[in-house]
Amino acid sequence: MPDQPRPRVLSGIQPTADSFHFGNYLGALRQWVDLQDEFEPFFFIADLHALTVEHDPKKLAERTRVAAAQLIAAGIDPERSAIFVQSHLPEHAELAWVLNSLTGFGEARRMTQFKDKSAKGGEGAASVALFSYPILQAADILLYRPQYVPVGEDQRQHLELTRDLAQRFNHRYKKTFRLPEPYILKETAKIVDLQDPTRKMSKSASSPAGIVDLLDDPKVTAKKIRSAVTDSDTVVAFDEEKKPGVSNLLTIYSTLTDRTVEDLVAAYDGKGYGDFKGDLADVVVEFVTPFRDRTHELLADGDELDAVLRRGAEKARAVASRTLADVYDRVGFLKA
Ligand code: ATP
Ligand code: LTN
Repeated sequence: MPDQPRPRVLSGIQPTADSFHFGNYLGALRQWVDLQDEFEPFFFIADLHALTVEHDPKKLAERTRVAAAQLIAAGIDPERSAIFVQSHLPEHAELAWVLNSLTGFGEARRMTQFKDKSAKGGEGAASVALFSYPILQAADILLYRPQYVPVGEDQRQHLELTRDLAQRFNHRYKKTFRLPEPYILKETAKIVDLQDPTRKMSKSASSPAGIVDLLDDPKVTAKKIRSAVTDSDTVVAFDEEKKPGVSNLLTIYSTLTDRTVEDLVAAYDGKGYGDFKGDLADVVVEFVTPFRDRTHELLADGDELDAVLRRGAEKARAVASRTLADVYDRVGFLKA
């Protein structure tokens, strides 16, 4: 019997910083790695999305490479997964244009990420690209007709918009898109800032002390964990409402060691936060040290990394170009 084609998974990550952080890893990348076994995976670096806020053109290419190296170091296997760069496939921007025509202005305006990201400088200063960011994201997804999109909680609203647009297109023209499902793990859906546990850990919004970068010097990382904000209590317990700082650390500890939160709470019964944070700092250092070494090793062979991205783009193009051809046909364009 020939193998059944596996359903697809797809996700993207922006090259907006010099390193990914623990929110990215636990909220998204870990799931990408696990899903490779059962699904046909497409993972990409969202460099078009990186233009929606101010960016440094001198850094973008290198950050894109570093992002690809980190995906591989995290366990994405280029033999099994297509790893590619969004701007290498014009189909993403092309489908986004068609989807722009299906999106209501008010509908786009309701996206909370736009509200958050434009709040600082005011709406007038935000780019139109930032406004249409979720529509490009919908195009990224729908081109590949995936079953699941593994992301953190902050992306849920964008996934809902994606499903709405897919349904609208299917209804208005002809059934073309599969409705993708978000794949969001409750436990790690939102890793919070170490210094301000009311906010998510974020590349663009966190202070250096609040964010644990995977490529930081492990000594710096250990220090950040030991100085994480907890509370005036001394009991290690899980309560996201009353003890968001400690609960966040418990989540990180539990996912990195595969020990349950209950087990950890029992193990630290009667011990203070000092012991708990010290041990977690050791666990984190043990995780980031080989990750960082492997990333640097991969970056040392730039040609091989570029070849991985070229092969990934070829695999992606085979799927994306067919979907786009269907779309162009269905909206009524004259064939080229
Ligand atoms: P930015 O702050 O520039 O918007 P980001 O840190 O949110 O960036 P992205 O590239 O936008 O990073 O996100 C990549 C993936 O990581 C997404 O799936 C996102 O949901 C997930 N993610 C980001 N931050 C967190 C977090 N604090 N907790 C859980 N998942 C997260
Ligand atoms: N907006 C996402 C990055 C992203 C993405 C995608 C995620 C761009 N396109 C398609 C999943 C599917 C973010 O993580 N901030």
